[in-house]
Amino acid sequence: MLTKETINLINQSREKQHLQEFESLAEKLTQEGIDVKTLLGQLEKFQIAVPSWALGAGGTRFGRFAYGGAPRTLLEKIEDVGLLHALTKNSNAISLHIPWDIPKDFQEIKEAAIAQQLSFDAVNSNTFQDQVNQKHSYKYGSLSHADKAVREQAIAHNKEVIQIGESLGSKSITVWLADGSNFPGQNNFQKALQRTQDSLQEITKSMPKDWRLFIEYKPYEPHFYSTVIQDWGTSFLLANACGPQAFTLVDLGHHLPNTNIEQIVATLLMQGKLGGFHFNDSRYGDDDLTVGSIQPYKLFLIFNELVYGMATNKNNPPLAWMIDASHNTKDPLEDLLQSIDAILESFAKALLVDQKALHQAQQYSDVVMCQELLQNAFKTDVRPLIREMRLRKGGALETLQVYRETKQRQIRIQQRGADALSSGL
Ligand code: PSV
Ligand code: MN
Repeated sequence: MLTKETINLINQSREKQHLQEFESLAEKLTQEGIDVKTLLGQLEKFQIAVPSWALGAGGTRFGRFAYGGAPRTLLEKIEDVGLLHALTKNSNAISLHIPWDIPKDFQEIKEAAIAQQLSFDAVNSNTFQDQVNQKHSYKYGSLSHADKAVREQAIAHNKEVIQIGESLGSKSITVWLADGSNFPGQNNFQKALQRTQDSLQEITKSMPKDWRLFIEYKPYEPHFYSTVIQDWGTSFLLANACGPQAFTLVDLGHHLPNTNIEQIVATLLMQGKLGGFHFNDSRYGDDDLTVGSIQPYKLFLIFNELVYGMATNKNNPPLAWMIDASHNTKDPLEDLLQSIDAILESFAKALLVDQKALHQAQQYSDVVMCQELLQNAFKTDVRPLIREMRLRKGGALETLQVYRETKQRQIRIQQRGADALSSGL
């Protein structure tokens, strides 16, 4: 386990430079009327869940290249998220995918999480793959399947996932369906949607009253002609049909190119139906690249709507933040550290937007000033703020530096093996 002392020791080499950078930024922001203490508090509170399936190497349908030292068990996955949290102080939860992560010993798993100061975020059901000894196949759908027996099996799986989540202290379930069709005429659109709605309603009814259901949408893949829950509108419609415990979940990669995601976010917040986020970045589709690596300005614009909505739409409950990415060419933990930083930076920049001035510029249709106000915030280097928050919490000033200097990957390769495999996609 990486100790606080080691982190402090490595921090020292960077501390003097950091203090200079932080003080000069804090002074500038204070002059602009920004309360730096409040800002630091907001950054500290921002916690992002790490999915258990993003800790090992991902792959494509063309191949998978092992990354040494991948976590082989749920305990090792918890260890890895614990390391991320020790470094960043912004990733205090793990999100499990069932059946990839069914705990053998619940008590042991809970204690391991507590030891790493972690909690269990949303549990994810999986009816997109067939499991060994499963009675009915999901080849032609699950919650939407034409055959009642298949639907019942998929509903029962979701109920079981909720029970597992309850035993761990989770408070939400995310449902993503691969259901769809590859060829015109294969599915009756109306019937498939109706059956999905009925199935989701039954799952919602079985949830404890303090639980939330997140309905994730995706336009294509694995099916290429139609997807039953293809877009936010369909998810929103289903969430409404399932009642006050159901919400839409936005995965950034689940949009066709150039979709205005920030506008989707604004609409859902206005309706009080935005449940959570799966962060990643992409160039073409569901590329699952490191958050902020391709379109950081787009991420900032999304956060700008989130910051406005979180302050304005009190009817929308607190949002569940999660990363959903896959790593084919990077060390997964380094990739996650970069993603966590990108999220924090976009959030911090969005908090700097002068909302009052923006409102005024919008009222006067001062288009130039609207852009200036957004881009002034976007162009501010907020990293000293994030470093300062981490320093105060006992985290790392430079998370990647500490990760590399303490040889975390090499330690894992030694302990777990160079060809260790992680469950997941
Ligand atoms: C589907 O592409 C997805 O985004 C869903 O969230 C899944 O649960 C996750 O990826 C893992 O495959
Ligand atoms: Mn997702």
